[in-house]
Amino acid sequence: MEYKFTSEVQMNYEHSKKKLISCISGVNGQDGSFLAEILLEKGYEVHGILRRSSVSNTKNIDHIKNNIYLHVGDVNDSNFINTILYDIQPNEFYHLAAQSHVGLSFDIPIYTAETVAIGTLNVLESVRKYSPFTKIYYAGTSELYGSAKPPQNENTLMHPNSPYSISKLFGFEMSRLYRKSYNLFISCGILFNHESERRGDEFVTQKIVKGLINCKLGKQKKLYLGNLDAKRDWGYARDYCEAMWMMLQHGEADDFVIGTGESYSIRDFLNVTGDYVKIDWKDYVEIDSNLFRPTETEYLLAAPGKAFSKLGWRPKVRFEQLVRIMVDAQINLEV
Ligand code: NAP
Ligand code: G4F
Repeated sequence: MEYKFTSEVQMNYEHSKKKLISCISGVNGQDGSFLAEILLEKGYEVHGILRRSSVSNTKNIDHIKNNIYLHVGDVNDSNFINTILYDIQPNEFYHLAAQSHVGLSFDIPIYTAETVAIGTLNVLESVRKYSPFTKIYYAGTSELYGSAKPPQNENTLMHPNSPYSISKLFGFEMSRLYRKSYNLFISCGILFNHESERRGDEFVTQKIVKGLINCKLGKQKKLYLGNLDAKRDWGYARDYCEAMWMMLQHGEADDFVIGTGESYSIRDFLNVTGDYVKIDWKDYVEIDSNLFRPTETEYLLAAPGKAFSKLGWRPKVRFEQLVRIMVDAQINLEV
């Protein structure tokens, strides 16, 4: 794989000054890859921050790799982030990079906090010092609500209950502070769970989709899961990345809840996936107590009215269609 390194980028982007310039941290993640596609379609020059890996980690962006500028580095390296902001001076910076697994954050809380909380502060500081006209999108999360009673909107009191969500709360409050104190354009999305064919294997939806298909094909005997009673408001990732862009086009920086307004349990997800795959999941699923979290976010349900009225955003894909998209994509890979 070939990267275009910073010096090369410096030369190339001088030629395309007429385009709006965007930069995405976490470009090879689920959301980063959809967002890069969306921004390319809209005519942006797209820069992406990618961590160096000894094994290629660009599966989600291989199809657009030649159309974007990739910068190898880490959001925890403040010198690197300073250089990126100073060199590129993007019109829009989408800060998506994070250790994004809630369960894992209980095992690696310090690393999670460094990446999620301090990584965000690095971005805010770099923008403040080197590129203050850059608009920032901060990837907030419904996990911030934790044990707060549903439905949750922008005014709901947050009760985060994992190292991940408490680190995200730090980033959220810092983003709001920098908006207020330094008059920076920083919008925070409070995104409820969103999934897709590009979802990481260790998240419950993809684990269920791949697991049940493998069981059906005889490649896997059992699917081990934790809490089946938690409820989530699940949408389709590409729809949510459209919302990120819309937030930065809005007249003023603000916070927006993004979700569908419908909530389903893990058991519901198993039922719908099982029906579509034509397999009785109860014959294969076993509960593993190790997969329960020390504290659980039981019930998330978005009240996205503000995004509907102020941004004109709507989710296009609903629960059952989401399951079909994920299953169909996996089956296409199998054949
Ligand atoms: P994801 O697939 O896990 O992607 C996260 C990306 O961040 C990966 O590309 C990862 O790179 C990169 N990354 C992690 N640590 C980094 C570091 N220190 N420096 C540079 N890059 C780093 O997550 P996602 O689902 O796309 O979510 C995007 C953002 O939205 C995350 O901040 C997540 O917490 C937040 N969020 C997600 C949801 C959801 O339901 N998906 C909901 C609300 C908020 P590697 O590939 O090298 O690990
Ligand atoms: O798929 P999950 O790991 O997603 P979770 O914890 O809701 O977090 C995701 O959404 C957040 C937005 O609310 C993002 F901020 C975050 O970055 C991430 O994208 O787990 C969903 C539910 C949990 O209640 C979990 O306990 O599924 C339950 N679950 C049951 N068995 C399992 C499993 N989760 C995982 N990952 N693996 C299991 O085997």
